[in-house]
Amino acid sequence: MIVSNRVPPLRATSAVAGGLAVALEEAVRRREMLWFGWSGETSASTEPKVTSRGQRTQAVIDLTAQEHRLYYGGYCNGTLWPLLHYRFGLAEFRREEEEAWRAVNDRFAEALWPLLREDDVIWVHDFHLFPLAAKLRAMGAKQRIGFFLHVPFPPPGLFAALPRGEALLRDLDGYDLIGMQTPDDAENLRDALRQQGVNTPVGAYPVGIDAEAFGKAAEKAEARRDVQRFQESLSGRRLIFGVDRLDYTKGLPQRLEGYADLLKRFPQHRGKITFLQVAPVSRGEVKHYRLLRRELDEAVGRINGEFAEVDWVPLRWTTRPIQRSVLAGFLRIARVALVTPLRDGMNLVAKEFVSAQPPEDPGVLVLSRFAGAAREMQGALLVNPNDPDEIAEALDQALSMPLSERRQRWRQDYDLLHEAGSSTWSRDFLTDLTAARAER
Ligand code: ADQ
Repeated sequence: MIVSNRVPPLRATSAVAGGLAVALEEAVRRREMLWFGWSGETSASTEPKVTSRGQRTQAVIDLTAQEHRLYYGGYCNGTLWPLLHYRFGLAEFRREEEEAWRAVNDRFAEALWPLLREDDVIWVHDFHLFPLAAKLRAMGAKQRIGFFLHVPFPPPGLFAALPRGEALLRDLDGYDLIGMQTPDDAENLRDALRQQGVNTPVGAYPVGIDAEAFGKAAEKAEARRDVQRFQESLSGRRLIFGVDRLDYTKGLPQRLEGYADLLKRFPQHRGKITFLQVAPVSRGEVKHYRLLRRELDEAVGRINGEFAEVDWVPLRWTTRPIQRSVLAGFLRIARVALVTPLRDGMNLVAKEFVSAQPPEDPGVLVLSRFAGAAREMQGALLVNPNDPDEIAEALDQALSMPLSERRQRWRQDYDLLHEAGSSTWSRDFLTDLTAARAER
């Protein structure tokens, strides 16, 4: 049984813009399972809606508008998300929101309870649901329950800023195993748990992707009419590509500034490149996200105003979501991918870019050293995403890199991705969850 805040639709996964759904969708294919979570709707109804297709059943509940506002917009996205991404200054703390978060977790547990079978293995996902196992244990659940955190976990000194953070950590005792994206995240959580006397095992299980399948999809996508039309619109200019949810963790203002610095400091590239940044609006109900969008709209205007020629627009910008298959095509024709989050649990776009590239003439990945993916993607040009100058220098290096070096860097990353894959992630975690079972 999978439990996560949102449950992707049973059909058509083509337009999802979110790493959790993408990672799990690939990992759970061909397993018999029930996926439980929030329906995405708000209403006063408390009954779970259950639907099935093939081996997959999904059960979802609605939240009330108030629960949604306090739990999701409030505590999850306004408190935990910034704090876990080391952005203490953006986090807001309201007792009422924390209580709503706990109440929603209780509601999840109560709705789940009648659906549970004795031999189920329960895999809970992400920070929205930290306290779920503790509640299920209090109700008497004896099943194996594992937890995976898709985002980073900060050092205990920073986490300590969270009011009643100790209670959150103690609740993690309800899990038999906790998976994190990187060894550093695992170490941070272990330290914090140790201080609370909690002994739940914590391990690193980096999320992977099915590199071969994504590569094939990208190759096929290159032939799509819309992808070809896009390529023609580049008029032979090399494509620099970025795609992220519009989120302040993704380092978008610094990235745009880095591109502007490239045009300023390395004018030989002017007129020969186009940077397309796709950033579908997410969490528009949260203030910092609205402010960020305005800041970015302005930056795009400013940069194009400063550098455009009558027949060349250096920066193309869209906040609309694009289909995953089109995205795969763009990732294939891109010559440079700019993936510069200030912090990121993993970052699947980095892995998708490497998988999508043509082996005979691969492009270059410019990657933040603060993305979980940086540990694995050692062939990338690693940058400090806070420094636009460093981004500009890496872009220049990427655009000037000889074919032999591009091939060698790409090969190193591709082989690693190919070995790991998405099914390894879930298989390793579930194998260890079975073995890690605590006596209850
Ligand atoms: P996200 O923060 O959503 O995920 P990421 O890992 O980059 O970040 O995954 C985004 C996914 O959505 C990718 O598969 C990407 O291709 C897709 N996507 C992005 N923009 C899109 C668009 N405009 N249209 C369609 N698809 C789009 C969270 C964590 C990450 C972690 C993942 C998985 O924040 O750190 O890697 O979960 O664990």
